[in-house]
Amino acid sequence: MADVKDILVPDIGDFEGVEVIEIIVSPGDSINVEDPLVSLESDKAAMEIPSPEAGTVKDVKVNIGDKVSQGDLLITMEVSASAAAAPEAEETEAAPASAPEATKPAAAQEKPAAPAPAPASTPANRPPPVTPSPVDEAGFRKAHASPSVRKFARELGADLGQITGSGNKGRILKEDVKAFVKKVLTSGTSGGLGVAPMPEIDFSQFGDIETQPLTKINKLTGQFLHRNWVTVPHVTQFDEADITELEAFRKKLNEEHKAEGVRVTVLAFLMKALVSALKEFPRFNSSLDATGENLVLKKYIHIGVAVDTPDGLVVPVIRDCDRKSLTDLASELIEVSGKARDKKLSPADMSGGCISISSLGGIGGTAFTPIVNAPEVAILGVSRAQMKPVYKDGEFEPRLILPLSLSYDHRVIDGADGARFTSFLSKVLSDTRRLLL
Ligand code: CAO
Repeated sequence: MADVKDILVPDIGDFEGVEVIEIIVSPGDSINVEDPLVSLESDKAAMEIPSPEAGTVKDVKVNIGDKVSQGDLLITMEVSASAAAAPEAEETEAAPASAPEATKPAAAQEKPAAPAPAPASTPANRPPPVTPSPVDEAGFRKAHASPSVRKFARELGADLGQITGSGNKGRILKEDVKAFVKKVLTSGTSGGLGVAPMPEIDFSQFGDIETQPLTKINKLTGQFLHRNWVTVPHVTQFDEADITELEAFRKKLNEEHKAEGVRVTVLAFLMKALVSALKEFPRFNSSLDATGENLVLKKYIHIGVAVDTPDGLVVPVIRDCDRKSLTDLASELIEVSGKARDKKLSPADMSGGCISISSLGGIGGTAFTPIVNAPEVAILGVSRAQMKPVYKDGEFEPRLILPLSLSYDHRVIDGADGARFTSFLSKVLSDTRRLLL
């Protein structure tokens, strides 16, 4: 059985005709003892009136702007008979030790057993709030807001001093805090990205359209690429390598291994060249640790290779490239790119890379800016090799020139080292003898 109880304004000191500035509960709300019901504001302080009972709000009897005094009806509440009949001793015991005598009930039936209202300026009985560093405490204290709004702002780390209130006399409401937090998140004033939200456009207004869902791979790689694009400060270093001799050697090699069915592409040579370059520049074979304060240098050389599949881009990793021959690497490349296209790669096949290669050489293009596959710190982009006239010993000679585009994480690698790395790669690729060292 539920009893309906009147919840009255408790003893609020010497205040008379205090304005109701916020109604925190609505009919139907389930309330525990001490949950705030309404906020009142006098000339001197704002205070919340906590519930003396647990139950369900039946009716709210005041409106915002009403002036109330001790004994005025605030709400009616349905309390369960057992709760209503709870022994008085228990209730008194449960009252906070620091509750002022004046607020304790003389008789539970006549006067609500209200714990002390907590004025805004003295949040007694509460642990000190955790203060996020950007909050200006003086401004926060001065702000015109009820205790519950203050508590809400504290929880979200919102600085009340920066919020313009839309309530009566400029009072900050919960909605104002929400709107402020939303604005901060989308405007980037608190370290966010500061980008305007993408407008929702109905493209059919401009012509015929067809909507295709993104594949699982599209969505996953999209998330990683987006994260890496916005969190890694990228620089891309462009360079060229004269691979005329390498190409002649490659053709000879493929001729010799024709019977075995092994086809060595430029990519296998690039992996070999990367092995040498990573040994020469160990910083490129590292990752920042989670704190961002240490570099983790790797003693192994696993290379990721971007593979274009009908479902999207995947990056299988070829392990221990420093311990494999050119033809081993070529065979493994054929194997993993086949696995990738047949959707047979496991997550383990795509993890543990030290550096990645993105080769668009089989397709075309002269240069591009690949996105670092973090936590790796560099990625080598390769475009299509072209015959170009190169001025040598007073004459132009036709040479096969391979464009290289190295993107790196500028937090780890300096520009000078980026240029040294691609120069080294260029030198190694231009002289196959070095490659085999
Ligand atoms: N310059 C000129 N020709 C090149 C070349 C280059 N840089 N790279 C490859 N080629 C040639 C190959 O030698 C081969 O020619 P032959 O048939 O005469 O031997 C032909 O182009 C096709 O090569 P391929 O692409 O099949 O083989 P590959 O080893 O070079 O590359 C793979 C394998 C899996 C990397 C590639 O197929 C692929 O998927 N590339 C796309 C990667 C991608 O999408 N990257 C973008 C990621 S976003 O950063």
